[in-house]
Amino acid sequence: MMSRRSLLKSAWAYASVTAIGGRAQAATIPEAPRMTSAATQSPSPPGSGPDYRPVVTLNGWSLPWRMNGDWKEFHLVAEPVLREFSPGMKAHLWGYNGTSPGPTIETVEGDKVRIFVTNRLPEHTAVHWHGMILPAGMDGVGGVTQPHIPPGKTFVYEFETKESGSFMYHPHSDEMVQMAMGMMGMFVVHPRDPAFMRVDRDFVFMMSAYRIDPGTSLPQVSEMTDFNIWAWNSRVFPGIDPMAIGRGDRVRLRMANLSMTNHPIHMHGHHFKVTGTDGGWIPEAARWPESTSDVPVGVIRAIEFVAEHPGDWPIHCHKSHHTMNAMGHSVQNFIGVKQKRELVKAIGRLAPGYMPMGQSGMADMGEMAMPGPANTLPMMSGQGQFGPAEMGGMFSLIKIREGLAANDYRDPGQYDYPEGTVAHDVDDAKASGPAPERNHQHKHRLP
Ligand SMILES: [Cu+2]
Repeated sequence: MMSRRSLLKSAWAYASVTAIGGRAQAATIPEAPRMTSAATQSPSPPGSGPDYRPVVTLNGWSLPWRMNGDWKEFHLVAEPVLREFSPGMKAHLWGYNGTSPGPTIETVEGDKVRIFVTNRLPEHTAVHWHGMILPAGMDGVGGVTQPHIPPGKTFVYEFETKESGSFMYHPHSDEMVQMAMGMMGMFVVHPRDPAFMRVDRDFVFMMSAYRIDPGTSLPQVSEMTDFNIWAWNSRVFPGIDPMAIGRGDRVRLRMANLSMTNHPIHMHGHHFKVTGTDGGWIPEAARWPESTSDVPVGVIRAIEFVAEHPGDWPIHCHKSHHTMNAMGHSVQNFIGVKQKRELVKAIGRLAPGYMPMGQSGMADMGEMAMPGPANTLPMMSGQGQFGPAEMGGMFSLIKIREGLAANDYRDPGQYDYPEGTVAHDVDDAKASGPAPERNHQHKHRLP
């Protein structure tokens, strides 16, 4: 295991962090670190106070804090951000401290926290601490529990993080617009007893959806159902980093959903148990095994498993339209229909971008690198070691490897399959294995 000191060194080496806020302000308000990279950052171990296992925010980061007496102080800045969903597509979103979603806030059960919120948006905002038990006046509901934070102003929230668990933060001012623009973040409260619910790796991500028409870079904020970007931490496959895990590690994934529909998240290769929600930890006797956990809207599901089986295992939303990018909803089903090449070309001249589904399905599209409109992504892409992955949207890989160092979260590369363990063509010269035995004793007779 890596020492706390070496963890400290790596975690604070934010390559692209810059500070905002003048020097005069710094005495009273902590600096607001800013991130512009969409790469998964090393976990931030506690520099002082009680020990905990920091979380890893998929394609994101955790917000540094400072101690002021016995208060833990954070500074969030609500502002417009430029976010790359995957190489080839960027969008103008709203977020916090340079990213959408905003940085993960990590505290410890019993911590007194003071969170400064500066509004650099063109309209007012407020921050609601979703799932947190706190005084009513700190609940962050603009107009109801506090005045909205006007543009240019800084408000402060003070409360005790009483219970450990998985929470979120998001605006409660012009909520529909601000969340559709990408404003949200995770809030993790670690147990005071580091042995309680201890895991070796703890990943967090938030699910959001956007309607960004091909060739444009702003979400349609009034959209309610017809989204075309299904994102984890405002990234889509193949832009979502894989999760590197050592064999034998106990792993937790905290999955939050602030999109407009539910996401049944399915993981290959292992069974897991739901151990927590945004309402707290689930008693052990009440947990049951799953291979898919539905994450409803406005909810967090924390799942846990022991990584026993090495391999590259997919984890994805099981709504197959959600593992697609910039999906064209008007794609016609041409399975079994012979299409004349000349006709397709002719329609293409009249309607640029016209691409009918193939007569045997849509798999062709994973391979075709058709020049499309600017700033959009192919519906399905990503390359595996055996061919195109034909995926997009809410899809990633759990990469379980033997002997991975405790704090190593780098992509370990492609899985090296042991000889003879890959499904193969029966005519392949390398085909081997015993011939299937025929069972003559239990022949079923038709009545
Ligand atoms: Cu989904």
